[in-house]
Amino acid sequence: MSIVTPAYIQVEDDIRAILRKPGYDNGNIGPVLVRLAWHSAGTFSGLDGSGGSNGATMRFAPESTDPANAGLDIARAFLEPIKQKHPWISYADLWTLAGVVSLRHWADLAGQVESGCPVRSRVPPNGRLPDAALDATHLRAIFGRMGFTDRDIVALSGAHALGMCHTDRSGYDGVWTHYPNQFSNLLYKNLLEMTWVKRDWDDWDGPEQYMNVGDEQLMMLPTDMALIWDPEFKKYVEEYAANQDVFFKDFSCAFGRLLELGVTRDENIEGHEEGPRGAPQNE
Ligand code: HIF
Repeated sequence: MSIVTPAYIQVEDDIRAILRKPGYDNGNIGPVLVRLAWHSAGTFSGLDGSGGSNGATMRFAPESTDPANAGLDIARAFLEPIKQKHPWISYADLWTLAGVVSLRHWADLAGQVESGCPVRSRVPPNGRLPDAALDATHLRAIFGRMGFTDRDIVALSGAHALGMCHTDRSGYDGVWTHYPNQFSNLLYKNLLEMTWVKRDWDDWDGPEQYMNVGDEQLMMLPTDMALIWDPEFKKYVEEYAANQDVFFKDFSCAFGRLLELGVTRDENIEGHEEGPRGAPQNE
C-alpha cells in the first residue's frame, strides 16, 4: 500500500525547496541528505533485526558521535525546520524522504517512502557503517550483513558520483566526479578510464586516498578503488560504465532496499505489521 498522501507531498515540496543552497559545497545539499538517509538505514543487521532507520536513532549517542556520521548533524539541522513545520512526520521518515527527494529527479527510485512510526528504537552500536580505508572483503562483510550481493554493492557505490568529502568530517578531501550535483554512471567511467595514484598530502598526514593523473581534481576512497581491484566487482563496474540505464535500474532497486532496511510498516489499512525487511531472516 502506498501512503503518498497530500501531507507527504507537502513535506516533499518543502524538502525540494531547500535543496539549492548557494555557498554550501557545490550549491546543493542533496548529497549530504542522501548520505544521512543511507547512514540512518545502513546500521541494520539482518542477524538480529537491530539498527536501521526506525526511530531515527542517529539523534542519540553513541550513534550521533560515531565518527562515520561526522557532519551529518549539519544534514539533520537542514531538515529541522521542516520537522517543526510538519511535526506529524517521524524523523526517520523525514530523513528517508529527504534522501529520496534529493535523488528522485535523477533516478526513478523504486523504494517507496512510507514507513510507519518508530517501532524498534534501540540505538545500534557504532562500527556498523563502512570504513573507507578498507577493502573488498570489508565491503562484502558490511553490505552482506544488510543482504546485498556483489552486484548490489557496485550498483550502490555509483552514488559517490554525487557530493564530496570534507577534511573536517571524514578526513578525506575532494569530489569523485567533475559534476557532483549530477547523478550518472560517471564514477564507473572515471574508475576505468582514468589513472589513479595515491595522493601525496603536502601539509599534513592525510588518509590514504587516490587522485586522477591529469587535472588531479578528483578523488577515490580505498573502498572505491576496491571496485576495480576486485575482479568480481570490476565486472559490474564495466557493465555500469557501458550502460547507464542498467545502472539506474539496479541502483534504484538496491537503494530503495537499503532505505527500507529494518523498517516495519503498516501493510494494509487495518494496520497489520510485518517483520523487519531487507536482509534474509533465518533462511
Ligand atoms: Fe558514502 N561516503 N560511503 N555512500 N557518501 C562519503 C560521502 C558520501 C563511504 C564513505 C564515504 C555509500 C557508501 C559508502 C554518499 C553516499 C553513499 C564520505 C565523505 C565518505 C568517507 C564524507 C565527508 O567527508 O563529508 C563508504 C566507505 C561506503 C561503502 C562503499 C553509499 C553507496 C555509495 C551507500 C551511498 O549512497 C554521498 C552522497 C556522499 C557525499 C556527502 C556530501 O556531503 O557531499
